Amino acid sequence: MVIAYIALGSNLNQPVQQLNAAIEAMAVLPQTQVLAVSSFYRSKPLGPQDQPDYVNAVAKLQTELAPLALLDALQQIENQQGRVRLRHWGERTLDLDILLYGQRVIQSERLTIPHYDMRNREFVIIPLYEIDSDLILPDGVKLSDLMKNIKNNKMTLVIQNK
Ligand code: PH2
Ligand code: MG
Ligand code: MG
Repeated sequence: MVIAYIALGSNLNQPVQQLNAAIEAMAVLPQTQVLAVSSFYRSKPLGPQDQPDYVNAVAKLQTELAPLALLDALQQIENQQGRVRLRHWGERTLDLDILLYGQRVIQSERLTIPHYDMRNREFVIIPLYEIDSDLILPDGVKLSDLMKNIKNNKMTLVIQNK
């Protein structure tokens, strides 16, 4: 059993519903349970600015799926929900990124874990901190220290979880 954290993002075709559908789909994956879901946040696009705002969240999973099996399953959910990706860092119906997979460090053609840019993204760090404020990354960096570097959080709450 491994704890994995998944970043969810959408800015097309009713983003809140995209995220809710993705959470339901993750909950019925084999050998996997959804242990927690953060609030949903509206964030300004990173990348091209001529695209809609995103809705972002983070989910905490417990899984027996191996990293690539989990990636395959998440990509299948993206595709099931009619994934459209028009350009790099551009608008998309659903993006599911593996942020962390236990304490594993993976650098392969298909997977980079921890997610290469997670520490710089407020729409990842803030919801992750909401779920597990005492998390420590595989290189020993504390999530609480990453939180301190996020000065002006420009996000707004869409749905508050508890
Ligand atoms: N994802 C991207 C590119 N830009 N911007 C926000 N605010 N949220 C995202 O999830 C996001 C983005 C590519 O994955
Ligand atoms: Mg992404
Ligand atoms: Mg992705």
